[in-house]
Amino acid sequence: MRSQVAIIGAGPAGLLLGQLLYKAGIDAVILEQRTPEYVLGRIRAGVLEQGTVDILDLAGVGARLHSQAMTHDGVEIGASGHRHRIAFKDLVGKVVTVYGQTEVTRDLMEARAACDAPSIYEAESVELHDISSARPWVTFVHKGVKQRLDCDFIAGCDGYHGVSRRSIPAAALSLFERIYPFGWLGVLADVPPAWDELIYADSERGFALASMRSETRVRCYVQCSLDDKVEHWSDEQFWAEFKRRVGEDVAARMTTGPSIEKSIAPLRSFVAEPMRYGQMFLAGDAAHIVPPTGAKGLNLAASDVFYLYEALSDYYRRESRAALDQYSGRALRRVWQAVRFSWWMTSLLHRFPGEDPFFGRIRGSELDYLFRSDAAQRSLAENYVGLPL
Ligand code: RFL
Ligand code: PHB
Repeated sequence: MRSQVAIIGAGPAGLLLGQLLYKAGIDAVILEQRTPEYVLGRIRAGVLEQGTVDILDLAGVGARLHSQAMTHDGVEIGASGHRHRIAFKDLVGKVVTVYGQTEVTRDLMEARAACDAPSIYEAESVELHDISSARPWVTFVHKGVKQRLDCDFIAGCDGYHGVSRRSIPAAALSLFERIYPFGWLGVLADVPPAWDELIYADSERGFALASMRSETRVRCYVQCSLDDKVEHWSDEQFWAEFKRRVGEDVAARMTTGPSIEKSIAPLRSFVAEPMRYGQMFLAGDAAHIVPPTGAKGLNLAASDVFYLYEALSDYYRRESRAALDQYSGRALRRVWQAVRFSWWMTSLLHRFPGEDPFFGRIRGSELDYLFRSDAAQRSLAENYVGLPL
């Protein structure tokens, strides 16, 4: 088998790159280790920056999003029993789109199936070979048969646990990591949201986030300890804890219902530099992880993919390697902005176990400043809606 580009991973990064390359007439094979159903079953991101929506439009997959997604002009930040609105539209003239990652993935999968471009699901034992040479190749096992895919370039879009980043010699990578001493327990439920915009709530019992997927479906999170287990939380316990944290007025008017998904995610910040080794380019969670507090992970995956698509298009159209050579630097600049913002939002809104009193006062003072200062609110808004591509 041969293709110009081998894409490892059919998450949002791999599928979006596949679609953009297809539109540019560049052929790519996508190799995914799981089934399509498994990929669609992962409940993750919910907030898209305008830049991400523009890239989805460029890939030709924006139709359902435009008819079904909600746009939000702001978010609410709760602290010390009060809530303050950060009015994105008034502050920076932009909005965000609330549309689940599952839906983005579904739209991308359908578009790929419609154009008959090859995706191989349940590709096991994917291995990358000669990635620093001009002729890299990939092997994998599909339905018990070992296969070989020759290509010009490899796009490592296989997430944090994937094989792509691990195929780079350790000496060629610099890794930066921060592990936070808590996780998020998330619940998806078919009840109408009792909030118009997302609520990020700091409380004495820890952080809570009230989000949504539609007019009839909510996504809610509470900060939990790292050794917590989903089985330890009945739906009733989850809702009781969520209500204690989100604010009395919201708790009083909200409806709860059985969870249709419940999971715990650890929080980490992680960056691998550079995002390229020879003919292999990393994009999305394969290269970096941000804690979900800033809603940046999926948006960063989209911007990486956009830069890589531009670079590959330049190479095939004009035989220019300049954009490929600039890819890692260009992507990392945006990545670090989001890493900083997500770290800041996480530090601002979570109670750290054993938090020292000095840090507690600094955090309180930072929240106070945010609520009083237009400049501080504008800074949050500018980062949340997304810095320019
Ligand atoms: P993914 O989605 O992990 O997809 C990688 C794919 O690669 C496959 N794979 C392999 N395939 C072949 N061979 C191998 N050896 C392979 N190893 C792995 C995997 O099966 C998978 O299908 O990475 P990608 O495409 O880079 O996308 C990244 C996003 O999924 C991620 O950044 C976001 O979900 C993060 N995130 C959020 N991002 C936002 O922009 N806004 C949000 O509101 C937001 N909320 C969240 C989030 C992530 C969360 N969790 C659970 C980590 C909320 C949560 C709770
Ligand atoms: C979500 O809806 O899942 C969501 C929204 C905002 C975040 C994280 C997750 O910051």
